[in-house]
Amino acid sequence: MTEPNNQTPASESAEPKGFFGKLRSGLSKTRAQLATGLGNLILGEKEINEGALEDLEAALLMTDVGMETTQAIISDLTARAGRRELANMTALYEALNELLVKRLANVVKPLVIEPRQPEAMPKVVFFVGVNGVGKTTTIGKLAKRYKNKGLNVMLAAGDTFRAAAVEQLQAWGQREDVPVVAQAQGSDSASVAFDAVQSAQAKGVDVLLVDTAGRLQAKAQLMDELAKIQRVVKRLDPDAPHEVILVLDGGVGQNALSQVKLFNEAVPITGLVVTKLDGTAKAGVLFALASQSAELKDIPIYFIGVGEGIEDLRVFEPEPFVAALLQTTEAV
Ligand SMILES: Nc1nc2c(ncn2[C@@H]2O[C@H](COP(=O)(O)OP(=O)(O)O)[C@@H](O)[C@H]2O)c(=O)[nH]1
Ligand SMILES: [Mg+2]
Repeated sequence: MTEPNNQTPASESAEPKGFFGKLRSGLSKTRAQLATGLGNLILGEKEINEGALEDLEAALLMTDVGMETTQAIISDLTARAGRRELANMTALYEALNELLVKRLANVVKPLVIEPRQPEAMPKVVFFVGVNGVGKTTTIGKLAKRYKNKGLNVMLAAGDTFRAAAVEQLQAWGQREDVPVVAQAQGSDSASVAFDAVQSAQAKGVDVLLVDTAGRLQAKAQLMDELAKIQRVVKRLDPDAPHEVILVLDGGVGQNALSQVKLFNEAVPITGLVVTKLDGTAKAGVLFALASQSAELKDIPIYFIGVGEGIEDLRVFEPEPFVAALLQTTEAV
């Protein structure tokens, strides 16, 4: 008799499961936080008790889901439970899952980067955000992603403030065999961006990823600098930048909202990347980002970062994200 094989199944279905498993483990801190409120919910056939909804409310707030979303969800669940539409804890859990996914619908939009049409200009993508949030590593990971798709990628080292920043981007460029336009430390970042766009146009590049500085201590200066980079690039292509992506460190929780507001005043933000969700119990901030003030709440979340590896930068999809937050057991 052979032993049952508990190891990695050889079938193709093993891959998506592993992919989800890594997402789930990346989000384990937030899931653990939520589980303190969900503990009662996983008891299946048990009837819904009042305490469960209160625990859930507290847990949602603890993970930085935000007041508005939390109250909307709790009042919806309370009303349904009151109408006896939710037979038991399992039904409540399913309703919660559905409500959470729905709350994220407005921030789902893929970042479309395609081969350039003949006569078209390269797509210019700015990455902005506070120091240390993950701009440069996000650019490196995306350079690999798009290169692997067969696109002609170029990088611009627009964070000229720190020498290490230029070297860090150049290292990514070398590793992925992608050209990097750079100047010496301390040079004008608008001039780097201008050179890079010119070079990208001359070389028929599909996509140019532009790194920028993030010294928030010199706030006014930083905002002026970003506005200037944008102005200068428009001289070469009035439609550029085609995307301005704000990178946020998920660990700052609700603070991310004020960063969106601030940066959006300097350059209109077209999309978000939320990194470091693996290091925090505040991954609920995605819900807060999806329900902030009218002009900001529909800014798409293009990618989330759930670890340092290249595969840990993921296209944001609400269903697996919510499933990974709620599933307290391994089963998919
Ligand atoms: N754990 C974790 N670390 C990340 C993630 N994204 C970026 N980092 C790390 O954050 C640090 C700062 O990143 P960097 O790209 O230099 O930030 P920048 O100053 O905005 O360019 C690096 O050590 C990255 O490896 C993530 O999703 N999870
Ligand atoms: Mg950097």
